[in-house]
Amino acid sequence: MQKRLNEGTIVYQIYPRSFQDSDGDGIGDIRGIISRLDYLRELGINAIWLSPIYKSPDDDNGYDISDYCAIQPHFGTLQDFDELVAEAKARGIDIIMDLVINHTSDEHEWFRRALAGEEKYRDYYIIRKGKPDGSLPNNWGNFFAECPWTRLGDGDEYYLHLFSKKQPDLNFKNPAVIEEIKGIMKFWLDRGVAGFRCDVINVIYKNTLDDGRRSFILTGKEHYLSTDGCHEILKELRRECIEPYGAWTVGETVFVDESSARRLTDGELDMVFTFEHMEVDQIIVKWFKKKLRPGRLMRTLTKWQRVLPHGAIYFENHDQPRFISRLVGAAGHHRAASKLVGALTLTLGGTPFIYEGQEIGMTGGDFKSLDEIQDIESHNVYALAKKLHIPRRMRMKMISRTSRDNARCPMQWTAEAGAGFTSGTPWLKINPNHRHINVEAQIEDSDSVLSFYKKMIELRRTHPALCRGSFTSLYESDKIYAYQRCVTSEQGLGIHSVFETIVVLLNFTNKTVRLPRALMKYAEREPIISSTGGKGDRLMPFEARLVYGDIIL
Ligand SMILES: [Ca+2]
Repeated sequence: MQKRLNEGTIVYQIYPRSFQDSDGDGIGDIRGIISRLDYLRELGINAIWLSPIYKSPDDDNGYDISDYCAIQPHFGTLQDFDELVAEAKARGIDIIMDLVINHTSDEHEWFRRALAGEEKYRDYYIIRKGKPDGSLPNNWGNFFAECPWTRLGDGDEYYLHLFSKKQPDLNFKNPAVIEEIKGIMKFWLDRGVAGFRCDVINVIYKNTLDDGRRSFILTGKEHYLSTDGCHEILKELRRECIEPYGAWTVGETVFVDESSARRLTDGELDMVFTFEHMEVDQIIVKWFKKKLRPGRLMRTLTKWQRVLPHGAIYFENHDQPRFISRLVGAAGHHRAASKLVGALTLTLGGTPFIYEGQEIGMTGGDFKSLDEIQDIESHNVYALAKKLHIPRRMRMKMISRTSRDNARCPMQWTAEAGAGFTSGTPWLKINPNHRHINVEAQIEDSDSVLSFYKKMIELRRTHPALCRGSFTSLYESDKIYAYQRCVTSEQGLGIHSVFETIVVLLNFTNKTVRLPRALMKYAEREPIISSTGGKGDRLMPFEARLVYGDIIL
């Protein structure tokens, strides 16, 4: 079957709660997404990754699933979903589902039956007695800064949860669990979805439950990160579920290093999301941030371009604070810096992922107090920081800067109250800057961030060097990043060989900078595009410019 992932694929991630509300309850929904498909077609993307829309008690906004084959009622119905797939297909857009299988919700029928003592379902989860001295089964850590073991009912047993206590981990040593997952994948593939984004997929298989090496971050992770068992399961799912449908997968792979990333994309997943470039401004953990040093970002990007030339390219998602806010903070140059993020996303090698609102330069949230934040992880970390006697102002600064809610604020469609997102009360505070950062204000403006994204997507689509060329870094400093994408005869497809080289010049500062000597030859060349209208030997603040490079035969 023909593969539905190709070099022209550009993915747009939708966080359904925050994209478009159609019925005024303040929560985005499937009918809202359907009403915006024309907008997405105009933007030029051809695949949508939907964050979870399954039935869920919403303890972790849908990443805690209580029924994998039903739609969360506030998002709509299966009928709405089928219509979304069909309407998207009619516009040349595929739908990718979020596959969250490390854990279920504690309200999933399997877990209820495990709790009721049914042996079959007890073996779907990881249930252990405490140690003889009365302590927990092991010393592991937890991704949400909770204790990873919670007592099962009133007995002396505990169940493992690497995330919230309402997200019990499944037991992937049980073949029956793997069969259930295959059934779920086929259920959605049969409805026409083109693939899956696989949530924390490299932690699903726990080798042992032994105590872990004491570590500041996630004690015990050596027992479950990218284990052999995980690799085997991914191969099996690919062979039996993904390949027969021509579908594709992208894995969210935590703490992934170069060798495990290579292995995870060798006959297992089509690509993985790596994290290192998202961590260049953090001090040990994401809650402590320092100034983003562009040079460090560039070195990291260049390294991963070499390791995974066909990886997943992203700078924003539903878990990360908006990249524009990390790059320039509250300082000006919003338009130019937002375009720079767009140029990076759409000129590196791999499959680009654009997160909703990135295409208009949406910024982080405007949170004044903890009450305005919904995210479970933020509340847990705030409580932990309080316990550690971190002062209140600093706690709030940590949270407001790094909370996942920064990326989850409702999409800013218009300047009106409700931002065109809802006619009711939004589930999460809308950033007041929607009055000037919104789709309506940008859609007719040929110099807007949105128009730049459209042009860049079109360029990527029409230039083989951008969609499949090799990557070579030409220059890296804290000010300028320059690289070339190049297609040579060997890479040309079909009878007519293609030769093309495109050089990307990016100014990461808020000042005009002169091209260094190594790049001076490109000063003379007419820009294919410049985000600021610049040309010649100086790059304007945050300018992104593309010129033709020398053809390599
Ligand atoms: Ca709604």
